Amino acid sequence: MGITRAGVFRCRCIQPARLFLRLNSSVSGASKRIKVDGVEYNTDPTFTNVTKSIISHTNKGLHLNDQHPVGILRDLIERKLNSVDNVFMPYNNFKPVVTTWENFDSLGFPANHPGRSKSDTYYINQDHLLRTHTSAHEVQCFQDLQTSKHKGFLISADVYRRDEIDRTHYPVFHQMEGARLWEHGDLDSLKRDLEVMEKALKENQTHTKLLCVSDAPAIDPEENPKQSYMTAPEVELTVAHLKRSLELTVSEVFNRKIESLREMKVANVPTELKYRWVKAYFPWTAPSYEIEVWWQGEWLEICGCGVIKQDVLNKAGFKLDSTMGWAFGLGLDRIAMILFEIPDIRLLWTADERFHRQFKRQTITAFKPYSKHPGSIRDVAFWLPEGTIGQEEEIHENDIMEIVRDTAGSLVESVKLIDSFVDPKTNKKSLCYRINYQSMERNITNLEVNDLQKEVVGRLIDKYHVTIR
Ligand code: FA5
Ligand code: MG
Repeated sequence: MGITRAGVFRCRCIQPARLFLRLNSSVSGASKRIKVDGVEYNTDPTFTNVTKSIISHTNKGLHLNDQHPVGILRDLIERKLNSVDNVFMPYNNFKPVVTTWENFDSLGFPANHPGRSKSDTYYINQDHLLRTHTSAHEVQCFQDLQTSKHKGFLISADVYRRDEIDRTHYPVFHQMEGARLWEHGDLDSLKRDLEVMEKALKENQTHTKLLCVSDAPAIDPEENPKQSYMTAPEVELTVAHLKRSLELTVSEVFNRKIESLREMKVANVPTELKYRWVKAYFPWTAPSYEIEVWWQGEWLEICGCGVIKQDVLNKAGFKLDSTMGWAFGLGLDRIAMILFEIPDIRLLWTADERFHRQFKRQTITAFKPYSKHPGSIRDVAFWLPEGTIGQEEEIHENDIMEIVRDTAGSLVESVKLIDSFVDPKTNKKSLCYRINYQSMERNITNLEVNDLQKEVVGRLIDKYHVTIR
């Protein structure tokens, strides 16, 4: 949740928050209260946009299952990071409903930040939402650290974002948040801890050598400035410790993968792993960075991170200028898909035993597809209601995704905009979406797909008053 969000329509990220004045019938039309994880919440006609299908994901706890790819990966990283000097308190049971204060205000998100918009975030009501990142729990965990023997924490949890639909995007994914603190000015401890971390990193490069192809300087006064309360050496050492900690994480994860490829006697197993540091922006860290790893011909964004802003530490009760440290937020699902060779993100959510019996605690194995059922494509082309182009009421792409997802659930493989134009004579806008219906578990019949498509079309007409072409 920086200036842009990974994979989420980067080009339209800076649009102002829109009013989402329509009620989602599946949740709040019939009842005015929603129950999530046993707690009831009031709904609110101007804010509620969470759907039943999304709520059904809130108690799955995939990251807690140490025989599930996401849980195996979580366990692997937790163990590695705590093997160095055992300072991290793990938190793995935070519930997904948080307040807007926790998710945004506590971290200094400005009022008009795109992450707050109802087209990107699932709101329960005006004050509650499904967390969009694990950073929502930072202030609470920093508060705990004041009275704890731990010097840091690792939070893993499911996070929720309204998003497009394809093989690598799902509205629910998992993040691990990490943070580590030092007394402000305690350079001796920082140096000592850095040496320990550097040694651990060196010793860990057993199967793969890490190769940094470009680094981001710790401080860039113009574009990635330090906070004034910290000296340059303090920032440089803190950032070095942060970078080495994340490099250790990358090294561990890919070591395991390469080890497993070798055991499977796969040809041309890489011996080097390229990665790069890029400067980034997050409202609650300065300076900030992202780490990307080169894997099978693509840069994969693994994580956002930075030096925690003093303001967040003060909100958690630390005395002004007393403390310094770093924080990171790592995406687990995409890494799990690479490690376990999982071709479609929906598989992570399947209940099919043929999937689950393939995975064992602390073991990385390649997923063997049990069968691929054919997809069935349907297009829907429609005119938007007159006078809505560029207005608040114009349908957002995520609104269409939500209708398809809420109707077809895990039977939808992808939704793509394949045509869009404005008729110059009438100034009316036409959109055409292609929906691929496909199940990971069984063949779906044409009849079934026709029914789903009919319902999608009906809901588009009812809710957004489109005219089918
Ligand atoms: C964040 O969510 C920040 N909270 C990270 C952070 C924490 C920064 C602490 C500073 C300090 P971002 O939106 O970039 O940042 O997401 C972090 C990671 O989550 C990404 O690098 C990526 O690995 C993963 N991620 C983001 N969006 C998705 C998605 N739609 N699907 C799967 N993984 C995703
Ligand atoms: Mg990012």
